[in-house]
Amino acid sequence: MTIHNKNFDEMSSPEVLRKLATSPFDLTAPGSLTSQRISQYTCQQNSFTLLYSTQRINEAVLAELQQLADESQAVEQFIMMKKGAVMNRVAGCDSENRQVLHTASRDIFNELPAEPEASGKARAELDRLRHFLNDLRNRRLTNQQGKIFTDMIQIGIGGSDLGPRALYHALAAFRNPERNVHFVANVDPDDTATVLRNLDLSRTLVNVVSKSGTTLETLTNEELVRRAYVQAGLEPRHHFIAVTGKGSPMDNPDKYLRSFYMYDYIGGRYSTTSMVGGVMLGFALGHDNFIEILKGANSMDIGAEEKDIRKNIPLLMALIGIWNHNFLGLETLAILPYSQALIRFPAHIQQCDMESNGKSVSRLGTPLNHQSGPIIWGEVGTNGQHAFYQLIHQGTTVVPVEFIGFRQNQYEQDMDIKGTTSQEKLVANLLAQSIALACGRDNNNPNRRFPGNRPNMVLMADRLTPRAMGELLALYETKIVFQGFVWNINSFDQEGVQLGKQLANKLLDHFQGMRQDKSYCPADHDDPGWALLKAAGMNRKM
Ligand code: G6Q
Repeated sequence: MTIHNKNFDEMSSPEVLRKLATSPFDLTAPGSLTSQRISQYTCQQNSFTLLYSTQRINEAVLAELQQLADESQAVEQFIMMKKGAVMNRVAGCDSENRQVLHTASRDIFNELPAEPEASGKARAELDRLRHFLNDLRNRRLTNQQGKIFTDMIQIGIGGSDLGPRALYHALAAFRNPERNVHFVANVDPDDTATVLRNLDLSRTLVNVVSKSGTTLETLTNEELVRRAYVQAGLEPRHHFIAVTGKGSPMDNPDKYLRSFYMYDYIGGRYSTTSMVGGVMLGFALGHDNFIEILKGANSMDIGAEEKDIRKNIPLLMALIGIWNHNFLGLETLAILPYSQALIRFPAHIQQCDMESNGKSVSRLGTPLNHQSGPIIWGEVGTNGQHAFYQLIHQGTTVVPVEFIGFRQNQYEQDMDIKGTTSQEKLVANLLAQSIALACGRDNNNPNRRFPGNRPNMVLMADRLTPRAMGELLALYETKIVFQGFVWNINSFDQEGVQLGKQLANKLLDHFQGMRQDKSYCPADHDDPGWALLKAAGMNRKM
């Protein structure tokens, strides 16, 4: 099928939505949040229920958002993406020009996957992972003293860190109690030092994850950790594992105990369900739990093919997000999970969303004259309530919120205190926040007035299991991808991170110059990098 690739402002629905946005639904009007409205604006998909009556929407807005989804062919584009169409491109510009196939890394349960070649490769890597994990479990693979490995350090940054780390924390309750994972991402040497401090390196595997095999932070940290092994009299080759792109500079199996692969059609921030997350999650949670994550993600990918926005949670959330951002003019989005296990999830979604949709050029290479991705931030509840909720209730900036909650806890260690369990206290707080933000409360004292009309929605599931986590991960990935399709931007490149990297390399040349020659001064005296370096006092350190 042909995709029209229409720019956002060339479609007809934005015009209608702009008109509707002049008088959005008033959540503070008496009786606005009726039980009828609450049940009408509820969507169930797989393990998740989305409660969205607390958004400033009505039937007319939803009908037009459906129109926007249809007009932009959001679902059709998603299906084409899964089948291997080249989506990572900007017409008329030098761009990555690649397929986008993170969905193939979990499309391994159907006889006929959407893109058989990529799914075949994913299956082959999974098989190799299964053998590796079996060898560890059966003690065929031990350290040089015949002892089992108890720990793993994952070295990686950005997409090779955030998603895997978020899932490790999310599912720690399902972890093999004899195994721990530690993460090093920052090139700050203190990050590595903190992790190395209390570890028995002889019982530790080091999983170096870099798709490109060229990332400064990861290569530097790998070298630091290798040196620690050598200093401890240990041979790194018996401990180090690589996860990298085929043919990358890190693709050197002789250097590693095992090498696993991911492919250029899987973007870093979408790579959690590939070997980038798989090796570490398989080590920590076991192979079967990793398969559960994949099954959850796959089921969400299948559900996201539904065209009716009221039956497709990622699509509905994408469109309501666009309503809030492009039409109600709300610039940020807070993701507030009421689950301690999701402590790193907002950080992962922040990267996935802001790196994907923080763009100013359409896929046709033209400048955007509308908003693209919002600013994403978040923290777990109830902690946030005692921190920044003051601003989201009474501040001058209206912050839309996506709450995430669960009916049951993970550890099943809870008890009645003063007549209610902690889980009930947690969920009561979540739902109370949703109502307070939406409906507000009037007061003669202006300082005690809650203006309300602050849009939010609630995602609920029974329990944060590996399968539910897989669903939640894919739900957000797909929401982000849908928004990119509607805005007609390329959600799969990240040119905006290049300039800083290049300038940092130039500054490193100055550091090297100063180390070699005390009276070093670059040829270009007016280089702002050199001037700033001196002003920051970094020349005095040498
Ligand atoms: C993600 C980005 C970026 C990337 C890191 C690490 O989509 O491309 O965050 O994941 O820069 O890259 P490597 O995996 O190549 O080291």
